[in-house]
Amino acid sequence: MFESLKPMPADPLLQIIAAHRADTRSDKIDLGVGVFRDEAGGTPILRAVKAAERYLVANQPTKGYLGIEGDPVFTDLLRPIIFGKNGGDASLVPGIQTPGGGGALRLGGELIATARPDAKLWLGTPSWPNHRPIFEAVKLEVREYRFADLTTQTLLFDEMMAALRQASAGDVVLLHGCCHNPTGLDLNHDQWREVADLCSANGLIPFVDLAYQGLGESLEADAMGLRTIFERVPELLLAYSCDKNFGLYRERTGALYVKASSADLARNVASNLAVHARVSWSMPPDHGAAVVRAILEQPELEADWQAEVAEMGQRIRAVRRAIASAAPSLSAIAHEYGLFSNLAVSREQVDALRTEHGIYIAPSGRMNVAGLKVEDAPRLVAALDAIGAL
Ligand code: PLP
Ligand code: TYF
Repeated sequence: MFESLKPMPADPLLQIIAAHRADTRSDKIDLGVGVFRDEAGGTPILRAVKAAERYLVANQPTKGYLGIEGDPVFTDLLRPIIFGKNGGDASLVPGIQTPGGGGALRLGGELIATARPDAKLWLGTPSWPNHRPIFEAVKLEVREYRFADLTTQTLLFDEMMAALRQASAGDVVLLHGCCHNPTGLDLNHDQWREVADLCSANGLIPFVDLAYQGLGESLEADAMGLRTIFERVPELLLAYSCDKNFGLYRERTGALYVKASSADLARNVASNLAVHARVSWSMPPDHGAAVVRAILEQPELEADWQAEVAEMGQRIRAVRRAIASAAPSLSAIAHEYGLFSNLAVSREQVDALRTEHGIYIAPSGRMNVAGLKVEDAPRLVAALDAIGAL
């Protein structure tokens, strides 16, 4: 039967990991896949995570099955961090633990496709390259609009609003909660409010993807957009990832929250989510969520985690400032948020960066700013100049 299969392309972002690993140059620089690195170039396990793991080794009572919805204590402990104090009432906003933010996006897609198979999914471009295929996999029609101009490093808010005005009631609008992947260009407070008002007036359903809370400005500031829109619309989906802000990447830790307009509808939503999860992964992996729970249940661990998230954000902002001060034409990078910025470079220039300078960025021109050491900013800028990309 497998004769009929066509060879499929590999994930270009994940391919960079292997290509960089195989490179023997000692001064190579990996700005490919989105992981945070410290000034020494490593992705260490957070102090609070290590402490929580020691706590779990000593105290976790069982490895028995959790249940389809995962650990409700985990999803409840995250609520105040995401939605603010007393926000995200569980009786109106059911939450379910998922394998990472990626699992939450897929599960949300399944729910939308079941509830309203003819809903269109509106996606600003460029976006995370997995967004479109995830929603196409659940047979939703994806409508793209231009979100950013890479040559000027600007967000095209008017184009975005003009596109979304074409959406019909019941359509879904995918929004990056903060730290836009791949551009680092985030909506400001007034723009979030305008999008919220449009969604509310025209019956559009926001699907917010919040995968980098805390790595932009702060845990609170990075949730501002979500909270602005959350309080203004009756229905919303939120895909949340703990994989970056807790440094748990491979533990696949995340959650999906869905705001419904009544407790009855919320119960229906929860039971539908459970059915979709059961036929997808049955039950989510435990370890990452158990770590997050152990951190958030112990005030001294939570305080240390918050301090570590703040340190990560500070380092990312320092790298951004270093790039901008080494190259005036890249000054916009200092005003972008999170791990990524997307340079307007050709495939040939990306290849030349790799072969001639040992610097790895995504084929699209996206670079993981958080992979750069502050001291290497001048070298990156010199390499970009040498390939004609400044
Ligand atoms: N959404 C965006 C925008 C991302 O960049 C990522 C990256 O990993 C995810 C979702 C998924 O995160 P996770 O690794 O938790 O699946
Ligand atoms: O965009 C990134 O680099 C991160 C990590 O299939 C990632 O979001 C990349 C590709 C992928 C899953 C996660």
